[in-house]
Amino acid sequence: MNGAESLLQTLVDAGVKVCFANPGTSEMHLVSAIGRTEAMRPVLCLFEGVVSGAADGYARMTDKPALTLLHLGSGFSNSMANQHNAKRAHVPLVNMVGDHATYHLKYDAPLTSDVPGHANLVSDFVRVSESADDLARAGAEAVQASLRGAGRVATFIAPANHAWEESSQAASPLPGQGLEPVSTATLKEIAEALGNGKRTALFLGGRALREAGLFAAGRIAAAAGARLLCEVFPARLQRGVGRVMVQRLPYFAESAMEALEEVEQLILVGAAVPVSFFAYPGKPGWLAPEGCEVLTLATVDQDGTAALEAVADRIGAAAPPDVVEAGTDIPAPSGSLTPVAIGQSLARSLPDNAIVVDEANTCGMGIFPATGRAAPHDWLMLTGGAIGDGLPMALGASIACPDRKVVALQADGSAMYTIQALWSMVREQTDVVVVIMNNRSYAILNVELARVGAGQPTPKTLSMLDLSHPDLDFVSLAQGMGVKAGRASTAEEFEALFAEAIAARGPCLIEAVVDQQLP
Ligand SMILES: Cc1ncc(C[n+]2csc(CCOP(=O)(O)OP(=O)(O)O)c2C)c(N)n1
Repeated sequence: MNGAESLLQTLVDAGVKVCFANPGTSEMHLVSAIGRTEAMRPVLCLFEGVVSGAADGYARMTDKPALTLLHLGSGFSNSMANQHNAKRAHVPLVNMVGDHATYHLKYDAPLTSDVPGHANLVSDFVRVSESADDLARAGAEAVQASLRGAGRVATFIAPANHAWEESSQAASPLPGQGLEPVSTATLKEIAEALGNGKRTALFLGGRALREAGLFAAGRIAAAAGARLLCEVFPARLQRGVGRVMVQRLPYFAESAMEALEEVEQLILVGAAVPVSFFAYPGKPGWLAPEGCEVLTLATVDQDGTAALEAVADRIGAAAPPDVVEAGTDIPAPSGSLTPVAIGQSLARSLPDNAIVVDEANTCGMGIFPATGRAAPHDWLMLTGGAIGDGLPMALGASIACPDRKVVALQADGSAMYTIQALWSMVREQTDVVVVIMNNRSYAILNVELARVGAGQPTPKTLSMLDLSHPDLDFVSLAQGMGVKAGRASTAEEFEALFAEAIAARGPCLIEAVVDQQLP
């Protein structure tokens, strides 16, 4: 066996089954080893941002790491924005990055760069293999590191000669630590706080936003009169019929402060303290009201669900929580194609257990509330604010869950960062319905321009936020990558196209020419 083959054996033994890849010459032995292993599925992505975003989507749906294969420092840096999103989603992700042969580095050949330096910027764990024999061990350690807490970004670097030189054996998989338990003292403290008469909200995030966590939170809410709020941009929120509804904190700081206005006691469960996304001149960034006590039941790396269940038991929360009831009366939308109309069509047609990837940005603000009574589904959002994660995430989520329908709600500007994910969706025979919100604008930046008080915009200023001249034709872009596509300009057209897309299998794209009122 060579080093690459030992490594692959170790990764497969550790349960890693999918590799999102964009390789180069220094990774050819790794590519070759993957090609000889039945147990590893390679997925070619035509840009490294698709590689990392797909790994993010895969991990959100499986809680297991996908492997990425990236080419040296340049390949890694192309992947970085979606590595950042994955890090903010607290998912496990293992990067396998090639480098020049160790003895070639001294020549400073054109692609030479500080690969660990690139990796360090977004990775929680970085390890360079020391020999062909050590390569498999480096891989095992990276998988282990990725499985710490809720998940980490772990990177190991494979010098080309370590992949091709002889290696004596594969390394054994190493156990991941996983979510840590919450201490009994904390459970007691929170149970007592829930009885102190203060107006209380649970602020939920991370894995506490899955069905079981929300169910336990709902029991607490019913018994203690607490409100349920969650992160603005959850990594994965389970919602819809039969689930406990939670109020997402609004994006704009004023609205978020309003939502928190009455709260005297905020209990964090898998979420960080709510702060505004950006600073605005003269406005506060801390969103909780003055004097509001902030307590932590569980950090994102702790088992918030078990903690919520334990607290619910401690306070004697016997009654089942309120859950969303099936809505039989969602009317078919008509007239102009607003985000709310799109949400109504989704609420009518989403099949059970669908996965919705929401990078619809400003349009998402109208779609999300309109889909609360849809069939049970998972809702995945852009966690780190670095746009261009939506289409790759939909690809990765679909590969993770091939039997579930994936709907990618995708703003046009963000779509263009990683549009080539469409090609991989076709090649991998995924079942994804992509809905492009074509508002021909970086709409949110038009709003933010006014909010930050940057002065009167000139036509030149506005041209930097405008996506027309020329208009993007997403139907042609999709068709050019082998994706079936159609365009809707009215609510009726969208309703029909969406229902048809849901009934069919395989990737397709609907370009929704939206009629949008900006907030
Ligand atoms: C990687 C990255 N680059 C740039 C930005 C800045 N940015 C934030 S929103 C945005 C445009 C969003 O436009 P679009 O995706 O069309 O959504 P809309 O605002 O129109 O709803 C940009 C460029 C960012 N957040 N991330």
